[in-house]
Amino acid sequence: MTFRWYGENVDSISLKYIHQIPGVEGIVWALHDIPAGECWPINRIEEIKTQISKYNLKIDVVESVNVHEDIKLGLPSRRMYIDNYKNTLKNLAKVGVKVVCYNFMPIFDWVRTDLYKAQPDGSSTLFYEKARLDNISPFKFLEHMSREKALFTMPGWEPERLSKIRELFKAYEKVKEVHLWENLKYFLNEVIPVAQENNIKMAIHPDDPPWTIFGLPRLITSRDNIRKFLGLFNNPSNGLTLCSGSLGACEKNNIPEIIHEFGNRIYFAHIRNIRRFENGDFLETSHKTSDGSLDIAEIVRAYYNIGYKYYIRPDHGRHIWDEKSKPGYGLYDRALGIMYIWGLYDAFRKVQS
Ligand code: DNO
Repeated sequence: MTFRWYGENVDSISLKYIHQIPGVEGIVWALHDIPAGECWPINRIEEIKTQISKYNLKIDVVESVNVHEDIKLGLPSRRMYIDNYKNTLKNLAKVGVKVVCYNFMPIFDWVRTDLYKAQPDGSSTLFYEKARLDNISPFKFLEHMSREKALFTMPGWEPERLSKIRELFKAYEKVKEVHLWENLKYFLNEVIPVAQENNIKMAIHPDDPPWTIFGLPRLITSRDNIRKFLGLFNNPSNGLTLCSGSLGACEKNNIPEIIHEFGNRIYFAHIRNIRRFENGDFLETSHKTSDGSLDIAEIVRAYYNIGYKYYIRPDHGRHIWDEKSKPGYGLYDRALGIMYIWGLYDAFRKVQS
């Protein structure tokens, strides 16, 4: 079991607290201040290792090493950024990192319309309002997110990238889905062999939400597309981050079936629940099965049944007990999520023995 943490003096949660959550063995981390495309310096990596090791926690999983936009666009400058990516992987391997999560979503990482949507019980949570997103330009949306103070607090929403949003949209006019697949294949051909030589499993994160937004192509959205992705470079180092809440926003994605089909290539499991509405909106809920549309108990059972051996983390949580945190990344609800997952695991274990 692992827990995502944003670094000393950045995260509102201390390693000491994380260490007190039952059964947490590792920290999911990243050098969030280094812009996408730059090589992560070994001294900074070692510094994090020292901080985390003090609490007897492992540093095996990095989320994420972000991919520079020029790689996704297939521009000639991708050569330099891919070389930097490879060097980052080599540096991470030196301290024993085993899994690197990344995504291949154009311009935006995960997208929500509300970061702290008030709930009747006094908590707040992340919310996606489909009609609102469908009727707003990406530029206006970015202004709205700045007002919500999302920039700088939403992981993956890098200010350097978003400051060039108009140029990026222009550049993507020529990049259709087929080109994005080609550019992803090019990236995998270059990076996977280096990952393999360095005992690293690359784990792509699904697109969140798993459909086109602002007319930009999106690839990792469904079971068929995951199959296609794994076939682009068929190698054990080319794998998945299976995020239940991202894929699960689309009703036709049956998460337990996906786990059964691709289980041996899932190196990182993000477990969270969402409640889908008929109009395409979705709300992030507690992990509990009856709170959302996803059967988290079946999802955990699927991991249990395949004898899953890699890394799990509770994904986003609600903001409860008046906690102030980055959107989705408070302590309390994620810790509750961990206990729910452990409860299910132990129950399945008991029933089987
Ligand atoms: C959001 C996260 C994403 C994820 C990246 C991985 O909470 O799931 O930002 O870390 O897409 O590259």
